[in-house]
Amino acid sequence: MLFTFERYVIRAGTRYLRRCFSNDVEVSANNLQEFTPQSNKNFTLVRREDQKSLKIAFLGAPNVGKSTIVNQLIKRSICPVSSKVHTTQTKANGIYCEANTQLIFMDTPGMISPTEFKRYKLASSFRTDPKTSLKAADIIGIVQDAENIYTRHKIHPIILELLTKNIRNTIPIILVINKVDRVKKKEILLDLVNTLTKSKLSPDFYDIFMISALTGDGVDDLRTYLLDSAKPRAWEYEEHIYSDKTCEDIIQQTVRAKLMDSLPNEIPYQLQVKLEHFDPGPDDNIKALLSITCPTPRIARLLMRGKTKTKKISQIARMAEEELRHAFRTSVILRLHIQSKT
Ligand SMILES: Nc1nc2c(ncn2[C@@H]2O[C@H](COP(=O)(O)OP(=O)(O)OP(=O)(O)O)[C@@H](O)[C@H]2O)c(=O)[nH]1
Ligand SMILES: [Mg+2]
Repeated sequence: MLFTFERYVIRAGTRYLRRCFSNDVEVSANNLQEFTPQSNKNFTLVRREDQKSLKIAFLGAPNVGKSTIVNQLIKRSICPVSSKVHTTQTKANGIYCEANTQLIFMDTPGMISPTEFKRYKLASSFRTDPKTSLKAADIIGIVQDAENIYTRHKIHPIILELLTKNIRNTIPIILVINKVDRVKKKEILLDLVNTLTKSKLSPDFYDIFMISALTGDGVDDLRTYLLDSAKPRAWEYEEHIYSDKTCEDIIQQTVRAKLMDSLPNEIPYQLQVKLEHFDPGPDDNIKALLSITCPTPRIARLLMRGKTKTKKISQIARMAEEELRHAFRTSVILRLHIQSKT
């Protein structure tokens, strides 16, 4: 069923304003989940015939918050997040199970034009993965950054091209307006919804959500909506699985994201991060050694600057450990070894 513009503006607006004035404490992205080692968790067995599932692909321009949204929805930080563009390089599934329903969230690299693809020499996954995810999805979430005054009023042309070529209105599309915490005047958001939904270029949106993936505002509403939209179907993943990536890959990508957050300009894009050793340990604690190869000794020195505990690289390791604790819900100890190519 399609909602008319007025109906979903009212729905999205009321939902959002209700939250603005409620005193409910929202789950913060920075709050650590309870320490629950995976192996100790008891799972209830859901009969195959009672199972429901839904696959959701999130598409959007670089840096709009797609990965932060997936992490909040599954309540684990498995997708790399940073303040720089092109943090996500390949698609990743985040899996969330509640009662008899399994939600599979597909995080994708940010949309790029063919010119950007060539100019920044990006991996082919930047072009192929959004398309693959879109084709596998039951529902598509187009993510817009409410803070970005240059891009917020129109859907990225490459997304529109992908949708026209690949799905032709056969898959429901929802609009997710993210970073609403960065917009002080709430009327701006309603104007934004108006513009996006009335534009002839925009697809027909089934529903609209205004959220802040950073503070968690609106995320529960979105998750509940998706749980309610699930189809009777056998689960794709076993209940204890929450990512299609390996632990090693999650560790490597998280360290890379922290380097991106901590180093200026283009520097982090020139570093090579490699997992050298991974030890899950007998008590479920994770220990890992990673090497970071810098293109020049000057960049290696930049990372080593400071005294033992205040060294940039030590701070990066601590930040990555905290994020990974939230991903694996167990203690993680990282050692980062810096080396220079020349
Ligand atoms: N203020 C605010 N910042 C947010 C919100 N959601 C994400 N961010 C920040 O936006 C930046 C980009 O977030 P990501 O989740 O990495 O964005 P992305 O769309 O996955 O980016 P790419 O993978 O590079 O395409 C990070 O610094 C996040 O902390 C939000 O709701 N509010
Ligand atoms: Mg991302």
